[in-house]
Amino acid sequence: MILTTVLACLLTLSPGLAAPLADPQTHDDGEGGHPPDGVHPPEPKKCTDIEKRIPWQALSKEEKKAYINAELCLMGKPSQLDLPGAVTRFDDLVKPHQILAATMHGTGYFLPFHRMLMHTHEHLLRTECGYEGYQPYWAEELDIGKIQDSDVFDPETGFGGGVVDQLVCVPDGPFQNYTLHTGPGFQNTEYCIQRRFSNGATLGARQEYIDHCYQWDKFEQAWQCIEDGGPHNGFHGGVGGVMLNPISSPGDPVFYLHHTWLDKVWWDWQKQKPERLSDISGRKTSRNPLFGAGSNGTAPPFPGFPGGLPDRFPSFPGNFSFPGNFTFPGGFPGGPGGNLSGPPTWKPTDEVVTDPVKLGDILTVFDLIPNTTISNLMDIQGGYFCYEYIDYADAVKR
Ligand SMILES: [Cu+2]
Repeated sequence: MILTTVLACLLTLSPGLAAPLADPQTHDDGEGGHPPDGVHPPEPKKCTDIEKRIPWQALSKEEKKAYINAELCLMGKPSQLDLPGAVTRFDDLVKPHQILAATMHGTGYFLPFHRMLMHTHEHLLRTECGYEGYQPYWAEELDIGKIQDSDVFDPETGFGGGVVDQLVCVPDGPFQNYTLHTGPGFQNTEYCIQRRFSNGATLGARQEYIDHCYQWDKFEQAWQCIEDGGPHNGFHGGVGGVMLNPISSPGDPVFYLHHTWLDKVWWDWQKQKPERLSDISGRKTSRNPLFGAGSNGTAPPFPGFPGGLPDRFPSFPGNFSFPGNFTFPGGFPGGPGGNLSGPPTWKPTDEVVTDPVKLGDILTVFDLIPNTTISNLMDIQGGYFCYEYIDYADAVKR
């Protein structure tokens, strides 16, 4: 797998990127340094010491505390990214998602980018806030239709609560007094972490919806079904509030539990066939105005970002500015008050993509960790990553 990953990576590199990738430096998980080119090289490393990603609901009280405390630590540290509106280190994690929203949603980048962002979150917790565990995920199957009762929202051991069908600032728990600075949408304002629980929306996470997406053999279809057909939208709409905002949703810390679960949904599909570990495709810019796609439905609205990803931060923000008055027009389908109680209906389109996303394309989270190629992000046990997902039933037996 490692060999195929490296080969696939080398074969798909564009000529302009060949030099930086020759840098022999390996993945740095401790010192915070990175290759000067900012591009992550292919990984010759073996995956032996495998990290376990455990469902939140199966963590011990102490493990939950350690995670929450590390999150609070990020929220208490100053931003290190010179990006508009970033105040805390936690903001730094919201920023790439906000700025790149139009490129990282509704495109072939969606799943690999969010996999990278989950890893980045875990990396910052561990390297900057002394967290010794790994990124937990939300065993969403336990909370469908009764999200208000979820362990996740426990005010003592979890993320604080919310109210069904009512938009409120988080009423209790560790994040009650946290002020966000990034969002809503592309704006940068000060606001609280809001939620509005919707049980109708949580139904999108049902196994029936996941199985519906698993019937497709190609990434192109499976990804779009996962993103648009229920699993992704389900708990975005189920939590509501900040989580319902497609641009600035990482402002609610439960975002990282939800998207790590979604990463597992992708992985469970990927591991069914070896060829899926290199199957990537899809549009490069979103057609969905929810994510800031332009009025013609094909291009992001902001300048400096017309043709895909910047090769290298920090040259990127130089010609970049947020449209000050931009507000996102709605939210994820399915919430608030949305209802996904019917059978899954997502169907593939016959869209022909002329310049699809490729393994050699580079993704960035603005130097929170080094830029890297998609090929590195495909296999969670390929060397660049080395983790596995433990199902809830097995995790509670620990
Ligand atoms: Cu997202």
